[in-house]
Amino acid sequence: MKRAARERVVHALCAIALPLALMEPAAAAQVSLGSATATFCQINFPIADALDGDFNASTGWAVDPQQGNDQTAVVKAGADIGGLDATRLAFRLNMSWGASHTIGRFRLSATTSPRTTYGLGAACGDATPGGTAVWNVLSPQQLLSQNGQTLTVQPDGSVLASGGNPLSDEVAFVATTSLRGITGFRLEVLADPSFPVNGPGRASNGNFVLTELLLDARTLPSIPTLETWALALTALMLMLSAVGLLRRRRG
Ligand SMILES: [Ca+2]
Repeated sequence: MKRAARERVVHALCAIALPLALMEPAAAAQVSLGSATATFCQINFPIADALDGDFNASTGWAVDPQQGNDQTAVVKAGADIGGLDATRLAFRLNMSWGASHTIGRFRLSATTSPRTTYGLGAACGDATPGGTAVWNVLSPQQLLSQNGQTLTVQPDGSVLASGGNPLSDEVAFVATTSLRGITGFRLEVLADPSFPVNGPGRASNGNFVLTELLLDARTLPSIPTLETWALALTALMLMLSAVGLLRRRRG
């Protein structure tokens, strides 16, 4: 290959590589989930126990004797989440109590509203945990039941469990969002006629125990925009012009 042709190839590769080099690398981090409030907590099963990092089956959130009703919990993130084009949110709902105390139907949402707009009531008796915050229902790209439940997304964005009814389970819920500056999350557990006593749990008494709620957030690489490509090509053309000028001066 002649020198001029080789230079053209190198320049073309540079034009491709530069925008790629500007892409942000992916990074993953366990999200610190802080203070939480819920509409109701069973005695000795407060919402805080689902966020204490303890997987002991007796440390979780449950709702007996309020089965048959929807319940809501909100939890604030320790730091804002989401600053690039997209963020991958990977939730784990660990339910280790046994006797099929798993959540039968739930919906997850996120908010970018200030922390002062929600979760302002009693930890276990907050009538309106969602407050005045704007909540965005998260749509899962991945849903996985560790112990074989069938998980189906409903028209309202909730996830309905059916089929096999294991004694315990851990459900993975993965969503990608473009929200920036997420301050907190809302977990709704919803009654459904397909469960004993209408749920929202799948135990024989309609109860559940959420042993732990965990979240991992990963920033996704932003795809170079047309503006980025244009900027890169402009920089390359300026560089080539400068090189050509130097050569002409030497010649
Ligand atoms: Ca726990």
